[in-house]
Amino acid sequence: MTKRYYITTPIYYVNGAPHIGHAYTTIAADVLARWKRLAGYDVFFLTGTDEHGQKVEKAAAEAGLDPQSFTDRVAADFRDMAARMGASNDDFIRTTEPRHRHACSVLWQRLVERGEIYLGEYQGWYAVRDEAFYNESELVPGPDGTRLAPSGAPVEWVREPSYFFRLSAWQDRMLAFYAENPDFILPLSRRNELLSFVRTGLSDLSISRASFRWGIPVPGDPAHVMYVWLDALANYITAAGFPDEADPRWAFWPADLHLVGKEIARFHALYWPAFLMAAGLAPPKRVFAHGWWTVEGEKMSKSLGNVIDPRDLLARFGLDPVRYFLLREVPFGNDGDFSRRALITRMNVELANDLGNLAQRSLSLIARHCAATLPALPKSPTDADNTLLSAAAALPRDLAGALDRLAFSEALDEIWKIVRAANAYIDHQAPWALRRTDPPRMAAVLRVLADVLRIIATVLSPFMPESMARMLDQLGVPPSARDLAALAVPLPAGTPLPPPQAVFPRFAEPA
Ligand code: ME8
Repeated sequence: MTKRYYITTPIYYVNGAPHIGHAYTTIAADVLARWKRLAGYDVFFLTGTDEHGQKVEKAAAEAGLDPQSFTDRVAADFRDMAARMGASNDDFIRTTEPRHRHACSVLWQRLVERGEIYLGEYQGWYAVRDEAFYNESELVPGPDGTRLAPSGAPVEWVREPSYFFRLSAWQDRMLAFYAENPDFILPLSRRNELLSFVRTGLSDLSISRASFRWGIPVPGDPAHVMYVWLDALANYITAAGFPDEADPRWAFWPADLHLVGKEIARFHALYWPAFLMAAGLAPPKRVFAHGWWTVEGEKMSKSLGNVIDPRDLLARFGLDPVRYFLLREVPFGNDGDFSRRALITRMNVELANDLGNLAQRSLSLIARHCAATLPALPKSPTDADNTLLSAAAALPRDLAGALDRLAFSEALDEIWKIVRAANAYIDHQAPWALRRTDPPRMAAVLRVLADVLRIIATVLSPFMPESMARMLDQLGVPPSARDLAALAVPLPAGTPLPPPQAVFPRFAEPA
């Protein structure tokens, strides 16, 4: 049976340019998508843009453009960001596409047919920046006696006719669902937050707006557009072919993982499964809500002028070091701080020194003293050979465990234990000295190192695809033998190796 894996990022609002926070989620999802492909899964990796609603309409007006031309422009920028971050997404969905309008209309009609929607009037607070409704009790004091959303966003009082989703009727069923699926929303801190929110009682949810036009019209009542979150969440089933259950992509539903930032956990882990179950569809299997990045100790904001365009970082540091840093620096789920100093230190110590030098030393000795071909495996391996080889061989299984928990930094730490063990091995075995005293042993040591490097480069390739592809080229690993299953088959001795080249140069600060 085919093993399938469906993973998504949030679809990003096109009200502003992509920044490092967006790149973060996209890279994390990309690492998992690539890892699952390496493990033999048929993967569907989705990202895209969220283009309707008041916030985007307002941004278009401020840019002096009609919303469609504006969203066309910004969506192209997000697509470009994903490509430049090395994202291997299989689809890029835009909520202004006809396929999505159709899927949303069908979803809406199903909810109507099942008695889950009724017409009423909404009276309450709304934050355009969050595109969210808030209860009086949720507001927090702002400056000068004003009140703000818990996120700090300004709120306005809204009173308009509105369609409602009978969320209140789902409270017990949602609590039962969370009890049956203890890993549905992770990390645990987010689960606890969500459970206490649901236990305090759910009100029906306003799911249409009648005071502006930029959205998907409500079927049968074009005076309303659908609430942007109902529209946005439905992207995950649109891309899987909904409502055409004969579409081959429908086999991917329910999604295995929605990766999101912590501020939108409630939408994904409460509203979304409730909408789906109410429409008679399966809920996603898991939602993981990661933490937030600050920049050099400060919250990213347009007014502080510290919003980082990930593409500027790439130009300066290269793609793979940035991907590595973002997933290594902070345990996934926690908040983190982006600092150039920390990035440069990790580049120079972990990438250039620990891994880059190990590869360079091993490969240049092979190039010089083994006729630039892969030596044979040791005939009688020593304890040191066996210890290192078996520790490296255990990596794929250990990493699978860590990555299933989205413990990216832990996974990288496991890999670096082997990198350090291999450095200790080369120092201790001193193949450069064996060249005179025991050339066959020198060749054996270098072969052990080449095999360990092959494992390291293979399991690191989801994190750093470009540089690990170069390392695998230098190790003589054919492109068809770069997945986890291929690691069981040793490369033939005598495989010719290209001249070694440094994969991770040191980063020198311009004077
Ligand atoms: O919320 N640190 O879109 P959005 C880490 N359209 N991640 C960050 C971040 C930061 N400082 N800033 C943003 C929306 N992100 C909706 C989603 S989904 C059906 C609709 C990432 O453009 C993080 O993944 O505001 C966060 O959840 C997402 O960008 C929010 O992007």
